[in-house]
Amino acid sequence: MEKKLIEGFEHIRYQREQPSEEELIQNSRNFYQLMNGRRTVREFDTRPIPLEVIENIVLTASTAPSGAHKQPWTFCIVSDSEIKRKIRIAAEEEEKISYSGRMPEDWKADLKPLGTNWEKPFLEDAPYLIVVFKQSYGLSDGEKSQHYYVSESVGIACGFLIAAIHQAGLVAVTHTPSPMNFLSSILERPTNEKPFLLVPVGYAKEESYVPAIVRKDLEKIIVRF
Ligand code: IYR
Repeated sequence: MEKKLIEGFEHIRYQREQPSEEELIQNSRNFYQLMNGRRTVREFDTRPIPLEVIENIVLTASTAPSGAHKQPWTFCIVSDSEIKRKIRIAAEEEEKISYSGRMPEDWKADLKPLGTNWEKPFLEDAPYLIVVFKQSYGLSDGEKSQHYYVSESVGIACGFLIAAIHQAGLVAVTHTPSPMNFLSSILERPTNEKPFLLVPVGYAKEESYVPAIVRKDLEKIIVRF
């Protein structure tokens, strides 16, 4: 392996085969088509999934870039039905308050086409809940250390996570009960970690439905200079 010292730190040569223009077009088109088939699904089959699948998905998420390579994330994998039940009860308690008043009317109107409500059976039906925590700062043996661009880094990792779930053939819903501090106490997380996203993962229920909504087309989202 070719190595080089830069300001005293070891660097290794970046080596990757360079695709031709035709291959670039094919690769980018194929990946777009794969990802364009992703849908948020809220109805899960209870069928179990090998833990290794979830571990590979988390490993993929952990390949995300992060501020100063601090990797400021923790992924809690919940398959224990007692813990899932506790999470469902606490989440639904918050959601009930949100839907019956905490959310302004225009917000609730925006959610109507998605068919969501305070009930979250997916928190028990999905064989796994991946609970993503962001580490606001590092904490090792009581020693604090600085983390950078934490929300950006963890947000990117969650994007990778969601892509990996879809690529494996499974479905997910990005659930953000608000407030979600209850996740810290149920999962007994240390003080430097804050809940970021709750992602139930599993097979879609045999007959499941998703809202008939469409994505913005390219001309609506791109500005060429
Ligand atoms: N957290 C609530 C409400 C909700 C909010 C948004 I913004 C969504 O895109 C979907 C739902 C819930 O999970 O139902």
